[in-house]
Amino acid sequence: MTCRAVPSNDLTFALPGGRCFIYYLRITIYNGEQMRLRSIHVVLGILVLSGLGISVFLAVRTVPAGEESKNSPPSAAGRVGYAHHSDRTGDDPGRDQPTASSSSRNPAPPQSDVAHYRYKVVKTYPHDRRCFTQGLVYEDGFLYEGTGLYGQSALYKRDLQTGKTVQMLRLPEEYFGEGITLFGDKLIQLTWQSHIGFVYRKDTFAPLGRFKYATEGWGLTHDGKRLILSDGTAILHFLDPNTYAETGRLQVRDQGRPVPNLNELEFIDGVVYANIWQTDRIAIIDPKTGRVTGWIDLSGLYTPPAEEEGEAVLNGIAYLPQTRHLLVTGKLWPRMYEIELVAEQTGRQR
Ligand SMILES: [Ca+2]
Repeated sequence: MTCRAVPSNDLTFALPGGRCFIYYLRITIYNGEQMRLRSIHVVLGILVLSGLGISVFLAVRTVPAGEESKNSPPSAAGRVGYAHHSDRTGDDPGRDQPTASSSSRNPAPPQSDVAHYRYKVVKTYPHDRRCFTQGLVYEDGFLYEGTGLYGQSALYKRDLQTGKTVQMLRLPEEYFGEGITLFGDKLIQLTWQSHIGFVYRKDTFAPLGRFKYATEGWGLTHDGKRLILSDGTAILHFLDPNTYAETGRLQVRDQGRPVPNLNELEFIDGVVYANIWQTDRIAIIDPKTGRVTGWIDLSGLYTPPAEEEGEAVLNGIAYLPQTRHLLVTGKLWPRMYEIELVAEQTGRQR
């Protein structure tokens, strides 16, 4: 048996967009004689499907290419663009910067607000290069220095301008002297691994007593209310200046990372300056949070002879309030340097 479809124009439908002639299909089946297709359902099915196809075609044509309907779901690109715009505009036009665009796709590290400084040498002073400097403090024209090494540790008081020694005290040879600070009429000196601090009269170096602490002793300073002690780790310890009991401690961090090897200290204008052992760098630390707010790069200030490399390192920070300059030196250095801090372009002026 064979089949063939014969079109006719018996039926006419008016559809949106114009008139459309639908041919009535008359299907004849030849099996010896012609007959009309009995099943009208086949014809209606074809008509319904054709009508749907035309409706979809017309609906699509009402939306210009490349433009989305307000009611249609946004494309992926549209969603990123909209959220991105919404995120960075708000009421702050200053945030509408190209960097914000890249940050949404490739998050950049947070902008650092850590200041960076170099230095300008204002003046140099002689320094006894036999001194293994572990503590340095200036007050009223005099420089106080504590030195280390077993059998060589001592305390000195010198006139800064003339370099003349006006007071000196040797430690018993079993003690390795470390950081010093002045608190009122007292001079306080740490020892490295003996867990003993010594207290003297500032003017005569007459012994006033001693105290114990649990950690190693490295650097020492104070904020007017508390002694601040470093122990070679990233921890600063706060001690009561009368009882010497520890009242608190703080981990020093630079952009979230601990900063170990904190050594000689100086408290200036609310922040702690700390030499980092065996580097040419001084960290500026917020003593409330432990956060490093600045770095001073003193590389090039002094280059020790090869045989002293690793020993003759930067270690000594004092503050000269008249000029607001730092006075820095190192272990076995032949000079002290009065320096002015110079902010690098990426840092803040101080
Ligand atoms: Ca100091």
